[in-house]
Amino acid sequence: MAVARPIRMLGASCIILVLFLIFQMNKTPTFISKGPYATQPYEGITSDPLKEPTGEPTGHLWRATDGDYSPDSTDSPRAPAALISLVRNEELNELIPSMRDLERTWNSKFNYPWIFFNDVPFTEEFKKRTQAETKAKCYYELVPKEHWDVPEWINWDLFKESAQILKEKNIQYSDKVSYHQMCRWNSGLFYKHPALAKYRYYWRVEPKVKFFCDVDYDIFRYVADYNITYGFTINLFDAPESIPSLWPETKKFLAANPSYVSDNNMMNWLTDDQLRPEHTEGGNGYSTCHFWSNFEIGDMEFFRGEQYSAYFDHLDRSGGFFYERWGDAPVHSIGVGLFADAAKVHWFRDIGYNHIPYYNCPNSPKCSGCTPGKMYAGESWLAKEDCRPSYFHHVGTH
Ligand SMILES: Nc1nc2c(ncn2[C@@H]2O[C@H](COP(=O)(O)OP(=O)(O)OP(=O)(O)O)[C@@H](O)[C@H]2O)c(=O)[nH]1
Ligand SMILES: [Mg+2]
Repeated sequence: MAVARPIRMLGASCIILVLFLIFQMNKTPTFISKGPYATQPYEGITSDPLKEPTGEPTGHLWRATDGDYSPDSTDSPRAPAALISLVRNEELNELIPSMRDLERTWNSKFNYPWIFFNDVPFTEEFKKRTQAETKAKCYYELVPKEHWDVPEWINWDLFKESAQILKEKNIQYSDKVSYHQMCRWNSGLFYKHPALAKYRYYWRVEPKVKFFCDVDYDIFRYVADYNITYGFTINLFDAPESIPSLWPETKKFLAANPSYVSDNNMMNWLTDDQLRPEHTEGGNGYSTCHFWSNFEIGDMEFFRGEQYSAYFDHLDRSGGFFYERWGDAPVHSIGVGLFADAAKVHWFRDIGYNHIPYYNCPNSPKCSGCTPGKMYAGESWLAKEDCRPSYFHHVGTH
């Protein structure tokens, strides 16, 4: 039967339109361009910048003697900030030395409050022993059920099946539901906790981490005064198998919201395909290089803002926190890399830090207990997980 010409034309137009839309959804948005440096080959860092003498950042710094930093002072120069830690009761013995390190090297001078979060109530022993480590006030908070529970749109059968597949690929903790819940909470929910409403800046602390260097200025005040969005110590590659659809989902989000991307974004770093091309391939366009988020100092106004909130909601709805094992480190890093101003991201090179097995160890008389410029402890293959060369190349060492 012959079909009238206008109907044929209409049909053809519809097909072309659908194909065009599919193409638009999948193509790399035009602003994902390679910058001037990305076309030049680089081979990593020949000498670790941490071997060079490292001092304090330049600019005005607030010292403990510049104001009343006593814990209860209502007139202190402190920024609206807190040390925060999601932790289990069972990790108390591992948390205490980390708290002790940070108090000794920094917080005993500035007395910022500690806020502990848990999905179950803290024990009296936990409260007593942590409060005994600091003059500053400690708070103990329960994560609201609606922030911790697995969302109702997650299909359990699909979760179990996917977890099994990831387990066979040696993705650590992939079949542990609480690990997925923790990553999701850290990615997009911690800053919505009512106990943090009055604070703008946070410093995340985990049990078992170490701090090696005396820091004699008010870090939060520095972050506030210089309008820093995000601060990190270590840059690492992730396992591409844990996040195969994270970048494709990100591209879908960007195609629908191109105006959200910062003018001074870090796209070249996120999409670097020179340092470890097979990782960028496995990450479907994302190099997997991320800020190692067990240490982070950040501005919650950024995370609470329209761009990052919409991005997290998009990712959350896609189910990847459960069907894959998206960590809060790559999610925060992509969010910061896309929506923040690269000039407002700061490498805290002067904070000596360790979470097994990696280090940020500066060369400074203020540090002890780590080796300057030694990035890892253990097998030599750990060295290839270091992606700081890509960050320094594309973004810088500020
Ligand atoms: N309250 C609570 N805290 C958790 C839970 N799972 C993880 N955490 C905390 O979340 C942070 C990250 O968890 P880790 O188990 O250290 O994850 P990771 O750093 O990827 O793994 P490791 O290399 O083993 O340290 C730590 O501060 C934990 O104490 C949980 O189910 N409940
Ligand atoms: Mg840990």
